[in-house]
Parts: sequence; C-alpha cells; structure tokens
Amino acid sequence: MKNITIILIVMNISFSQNQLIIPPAMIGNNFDLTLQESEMEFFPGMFTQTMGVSFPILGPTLIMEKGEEVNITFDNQLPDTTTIHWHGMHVPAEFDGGPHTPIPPNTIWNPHFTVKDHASTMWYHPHLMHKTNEHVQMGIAGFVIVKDGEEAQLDLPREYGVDDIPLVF
Ligand SMILES: [Cu+2]
Repeated sequence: MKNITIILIVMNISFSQNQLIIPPAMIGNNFDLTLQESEMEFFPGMFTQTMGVSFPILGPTLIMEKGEEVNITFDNQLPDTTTIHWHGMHVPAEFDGGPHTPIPPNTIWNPHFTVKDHASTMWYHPHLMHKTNEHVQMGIAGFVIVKDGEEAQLDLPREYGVDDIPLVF
C-alpha cells in the first residue's frame, strides 16, 4: 500500500492583466484601411512586434448592411506580400482574397462587392500561402458584422463595445 502525499503549493505569481481590446467600429460603404507593422506593450517595458490593420493590432470591425455596395481599400505597408480574405462572406472570386490575389508591399488592393449575406458575424484575415498563420498571429484579423432587416427586428443588445462585445481568441 502506497502512501501518497500530496503537497499543495500555492504559488504567489502576479499576472499582469491588460484591458480587453475592443477594435473600433467602422460603419458604411467605404472602408480605407492600412496593413502595417507596429508594436504593443503587453508586459510593462517589453515591446512585442505586431501587425495590424490601421491599428497596432487587429483591425477595425467593419459593419455592413445586406444589399449595400461596399468599397474597401487595403494599403499594404507591410514589408511582406499578403492577402485579405473575407472569411465566410459570399463575394466574387476576384475579391475573395485567397492565395491567388496577393497584395505586394506598397500596393493598394481594392475589393468591392454587394453584401449578399444575411445578418452574421464573420472575419477578414490574410490568406497567403505559407504566411496565413504568421500574419494572423502577428495581429491581422478583424470582424465583419453584417446587419439586415430581419436581425433589426430582434430584441438583442446592439450597442457595439457596450453590450455587444466582440471577442477575439
Ligand atoms: Cu478564413
């Protein structure tokens, strides 16, 4: 018979805690965005290299209305080629942003399409062959929120950033 002694060690570790990042929202039909390198101070005094869309990390939440024509520009100021894919959205192949539509550094990509999706939450992110993970992990990711008349009838909290909180994991 074994005697098992369990020693419980309560470690006194202090975790630093950052405020939840809530990407700013952009509403409308025209979205001018810049893909850029930056840095974030997640830990005091330590700066982490990041990539973001017009911000040091993540990208603005693009709020679109079903049936509307939207016009987006991505100015690639990264030192690297990338793409921007509309994850889950019903868009023409030429504007889908898969590996077949690279955006070289210092060029502007201008997808434009009619929003065909019903009310939904989707996201946009790089999708370049062998670079998707790196560019997303560095911080390039943003929400797309599509609204429509049906969703507008529902009794839901809808004040962005207040009682409608976007969470990125
Ligand atoms: Cu995707």
